Amino acid sequence: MSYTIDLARSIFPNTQVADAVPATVESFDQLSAEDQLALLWFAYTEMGVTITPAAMGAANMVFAEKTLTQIKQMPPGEQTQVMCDLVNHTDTPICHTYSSFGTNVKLGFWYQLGEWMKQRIVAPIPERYKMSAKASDVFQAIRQLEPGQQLTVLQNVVVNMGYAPTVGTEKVKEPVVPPKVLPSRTKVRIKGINNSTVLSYIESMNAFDFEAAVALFAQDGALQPPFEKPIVGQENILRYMREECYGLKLMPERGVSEPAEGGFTQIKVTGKVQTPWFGDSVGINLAWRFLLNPQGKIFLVAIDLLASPKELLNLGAVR
Ligand code: 45D
Repeated sequence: MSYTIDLARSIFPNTQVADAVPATVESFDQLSAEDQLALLWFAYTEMGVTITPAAMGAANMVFAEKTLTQIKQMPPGEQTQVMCDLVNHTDTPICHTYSSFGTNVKLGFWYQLGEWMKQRIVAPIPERYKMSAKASDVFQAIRQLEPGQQLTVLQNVVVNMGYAPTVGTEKVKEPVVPPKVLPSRTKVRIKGINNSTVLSYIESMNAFDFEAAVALFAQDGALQPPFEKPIVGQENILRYMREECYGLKLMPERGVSEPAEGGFTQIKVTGKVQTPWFGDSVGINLAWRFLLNPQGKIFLVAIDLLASPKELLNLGAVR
């Protein structure tokens, strides 16, 4: 038997992923633009997690500066209209520009608007804005999520805004400039795992050495981000990593390795990841499910957002 990517996606099938995240994003999308903006504002301010300004450095904000300046110079009514347009996917020049931003530029764009809203430079959400009952329900649902899941909801919502939700590997139309200071390579330890491919993967990602990380994949290997389809092929994976992975800190804790069919090896690792946006104030509970081919190359690594912290201990493979 030979693996296909599709088959590989179902290794370790008893992994419980945070399905509440896509469900919440979907119910959020049903709300009116005004409700969405207000809810985001209340959720963001209530969460009280502070964004590390240093993250803005990794986000290449130059790509958004022109648009941000343009919005800053508008009268308040127009500023509110731009924000509603972004939520409504309206066909406007700003919505098109926004769609061409990568994830981090989109997040940085809203971070900047949020700062300006606090300072009343950009039209704020009216303090006495009353959300609809439906919006209050969604807010309640968000409150119930663990912090890493809340951040993922926010991230997903922001990524989907603009003219066309940018999907797959066609995200950034601007070149990505690596950060000036690269972390040095440090050895990682994972309880139960001594596989050199997996260890090198984590070490390379943490050193932002994406060329080295991608070299660990099979030619036709794939990487599957949480709630997304697999990104197939070394070139596509490299582009994705350069867009999405600067500043990430992977903190694997434990794992299990077992033989799979046809000389393949399946390895599940659980642990946390920190985003540059929030540094060590939020850890996102994750699993990496690796399927290595007989040559020890990564045929697939699927990254899952875990349903709960107790999933960190779930390493059993039910077959
Ligand atoms: O609309 O091994 C206002 C991969 C109100 C790669 C606002 C990975 C109005 C391989 C408040 C102004 C990447 C898959 C908005 C690993 C309004 C690999 C602003 C996984 C929008 C491990 C809102 C990595 C703002 C993972 C400013 C899972 C919101 C990384 C800001 C996860 C939200 C990273 C931010 C996450 C959210 C980052 C900054 C979930 C950041 C989330």
